[in-house]
Amino acid sequence: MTLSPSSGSAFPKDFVWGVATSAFQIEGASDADGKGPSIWDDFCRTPGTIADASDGREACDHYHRWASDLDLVAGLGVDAYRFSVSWPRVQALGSGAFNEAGFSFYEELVDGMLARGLKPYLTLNHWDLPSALQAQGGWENRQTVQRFVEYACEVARRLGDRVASICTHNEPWVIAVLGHESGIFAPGIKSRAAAIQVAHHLFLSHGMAVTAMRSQGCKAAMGIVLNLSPINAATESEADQAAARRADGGGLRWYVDPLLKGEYPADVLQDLGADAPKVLPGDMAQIKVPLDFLGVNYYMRSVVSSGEPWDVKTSGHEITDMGWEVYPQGLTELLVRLHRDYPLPPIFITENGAAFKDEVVDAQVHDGQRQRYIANHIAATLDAMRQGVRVDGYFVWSLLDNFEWASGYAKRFGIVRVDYDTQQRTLKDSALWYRHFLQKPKTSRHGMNATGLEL
Ligand code: GCO
Repeated sequence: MTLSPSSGSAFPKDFVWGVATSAFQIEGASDADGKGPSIWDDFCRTPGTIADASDGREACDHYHRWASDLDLVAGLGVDAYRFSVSWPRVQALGSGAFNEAGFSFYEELVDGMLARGLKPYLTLNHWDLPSALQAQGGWENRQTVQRFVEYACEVARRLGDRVASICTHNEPWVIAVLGHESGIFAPGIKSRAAAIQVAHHLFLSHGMAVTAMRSQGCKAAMGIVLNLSPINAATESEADQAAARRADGGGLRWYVDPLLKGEYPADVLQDLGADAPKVLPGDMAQIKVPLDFLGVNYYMRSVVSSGEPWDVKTSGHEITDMGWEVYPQGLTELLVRLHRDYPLPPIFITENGAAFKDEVVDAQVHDGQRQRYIANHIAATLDAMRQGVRVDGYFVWSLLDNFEWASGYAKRFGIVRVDYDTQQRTLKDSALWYRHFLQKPKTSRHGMNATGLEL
């Protein structure tokens, strides 16, 4: 099957192909070698929070298996590996002493990537805030901003000369809204005002950390990763259009505007009323630090209705094991819209992938749905590039099946299957496809044509 309408186009020569993971979801070893607890360790201990009552104590045991896991990454033929540093592993309390054993782990990991010809793409905050900081209010407390800047500077001092890229935060929307408004993610707080203040502190700490890391001479490319969806109104009705405007304001513009324009959207501020964030003079200028890249995580579009929630089953499209609609053209729409509305730095698709049920049969995993999902979203990326959007890289989420937050281990996003009893890894068909796709001889890979996107 040729994935038109993108066929015939080419990815730029230095386009970065990768796979992504995050610390809490794969490392395990949650109290090894001086690591302190994180809010996710605590959240997992709270009954009723995780679907299968699991936790991150062992996960994929990547802390002990990192070398063979990096061999797997290198074997795929990708250029880059996106990973995150666990803050409480390198600074148990989130302030004060740094943990040498924790830093040794990440130094070996990064050196291991370089030895295998992989570019390290480092994320500083993929949600596992040290518990000791949560005890002081966590991201609601403005002092956490300063703690994050100190942590970021120490990571940059130790690893900044060896990593290609540093992302400050992964998905501020998730931390703010799922962590502090709906409370279905750690730290499990339920207050809209808290969520809004948390988002502001995340933006501020992002801007201040980038400035501080650069001023100490760190040359790594710096940016932030947002989870974004195009918002469609369920119908043409005025009520649905208004609901879509609000959803777009709260879910997309609230996150992109401060970072790229240095201001909050006026309509959302008005909607928020008394829940608007406390912003001190100078904050917005610090937030709008020039970015080397913007990371976009894309999984699905959002369809908004003013009445009953839109039922994904009415779309007629395939639905993933998370209940998410498969809608690759939404990625094209999103990228083209961002390009139209904002002064964009280069974009990286820092996460894209899907959970589908799969099983090992005769040492093989036939995950055709995941394979098609990835191929079709790569094609959708290329489509946006043909319409003028600069995209510099694409990372599959995820290398491994892993701890899918409140869903536990039941939802599998990996292109590599993990048997949690034996920790055995099995390349799924999607991984074999990705490897094949990337193994095109350099010249045709870099001048990719229709065949490059054939299944
Ligand atoms: C995300 C997360 C991942 C999730 C993935 C699937 O950034 O949302 O980085 O941790 O596992 O998105 O839900």
